[in-house]
Amino acid sequence: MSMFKKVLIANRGEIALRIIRACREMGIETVAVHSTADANSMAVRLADESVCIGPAAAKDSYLYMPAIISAAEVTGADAIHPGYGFLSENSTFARMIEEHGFTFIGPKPEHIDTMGDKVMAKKTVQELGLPVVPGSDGALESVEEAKRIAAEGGYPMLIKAASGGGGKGMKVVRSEEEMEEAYRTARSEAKANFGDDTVYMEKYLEKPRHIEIQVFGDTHGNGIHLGERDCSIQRRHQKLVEEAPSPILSEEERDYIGTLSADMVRQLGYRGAGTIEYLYEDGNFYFMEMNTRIQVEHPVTEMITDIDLIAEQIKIAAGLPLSIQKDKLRLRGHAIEIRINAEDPETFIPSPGQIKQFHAPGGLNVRLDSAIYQGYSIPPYYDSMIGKLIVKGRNREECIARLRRAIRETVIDGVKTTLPLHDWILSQEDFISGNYTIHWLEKKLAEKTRGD
Ligand code: MV4
Repeated sequence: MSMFKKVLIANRGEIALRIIRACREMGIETVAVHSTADANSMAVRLADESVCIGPAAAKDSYLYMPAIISAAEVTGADAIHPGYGFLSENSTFARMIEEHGFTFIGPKPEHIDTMGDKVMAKKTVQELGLPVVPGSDGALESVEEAKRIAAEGGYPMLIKAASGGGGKGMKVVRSEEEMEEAYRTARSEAKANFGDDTVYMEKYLEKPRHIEIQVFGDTHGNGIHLGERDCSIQRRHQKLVEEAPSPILSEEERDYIGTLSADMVRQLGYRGAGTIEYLYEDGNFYFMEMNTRIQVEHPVTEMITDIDLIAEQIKIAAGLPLSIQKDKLRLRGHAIEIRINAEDPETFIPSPGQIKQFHAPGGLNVRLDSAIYQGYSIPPYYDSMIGKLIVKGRNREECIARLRRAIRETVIDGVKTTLPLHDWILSQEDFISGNYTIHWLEKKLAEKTRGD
């Protein structure tokens, strides 16, 4: 196996730039594909070549597989990197790429399928030794079955869609009286949202944290973990702040869940980058789902490991062994990422438009991953995330101070951004003490709006 000569990037925005940067450092040529709305993008400017693949609507461009495959054909690319979102966890796309003789920079299609089906994912990882939330053994067959399991395990319970993820189609059930209605609504919402009415049930954890483990597997039988990220600061299933390491895990807990995760990856024969998401409550971890892609928040792991995760993905796809040795791996310092969205910081209403003034923050261990520039117009068709500010300190306290300093020197004029909200979050006592759950931000925002 030899390294790719040319990689096509089937994505846009900051992640397209992030992939171009890794390729350039590895001596790999790049092809940017773009919609008509992104003709003036930084990715198009920085890539060696670019191909317009369709109109603004994502379904006709970034999600339109034939156009992307054609772009790879006409440019003579060897491999395709899907980034995150869009087609990154689409096994049909991964298979199509391989059938056309290109390499998909990502996991085996069958592993995308396994993890995409939440019932199958839970069963698979449980058999491979990961801790799971007690509940139904696979799919629920009837409301009677749901009541029987809940009577045994105790309320509250949570009904989830097998094809779901990201929180859609979940129903909390607090008593037997609520079960009938919750079960029916969950099924019909699952059918409407995902075309599959399969649901399963778990004990509902009331105050967990979201802790995820970064893993990698290669084609030589290696499987490793790069520690955890704490992503509990979220609103409506959108992460706002992520940090590594988690402020609340002990060395022993990190070793325990990291080792279990890496063992699972090895046993599965998993290839590429992956993230195993857990809920953490009262000292226990519970598997939630596995994401078979590179994640938005991967930079916090890069900052404390000094490893280029995109470069590792590319090497693995080219058939090379992981260049990370477990015994040499050290987690150093503390990193926090904030997502900068072009949104009103109070209403979260998207704020597309032209960037009139732009100044990037700088200084020691300050990183801004963004594709914006002065004069750039943020199109209204896509996600409102326009950048990520990632900062490292020798410890968490220094990291928070540095991040607040960096936020204050960032200038993005012309559109509203979530930067003021981040400054506020970082000033909160609960954040500074590390005392927060997945519900913390929404609770604080509700208090803020009520004025108490
Ligand atoms: C849970 C849970 C509590 N108990 N499962 C939300 C997204 C989906 N992938 C799983 N989710 C949850 N599963 C049990 N048994 C609470 C959530 C949850 C959540 C999890 C992570 C981050 C934010 C969240 C917000 C609301 C609910």
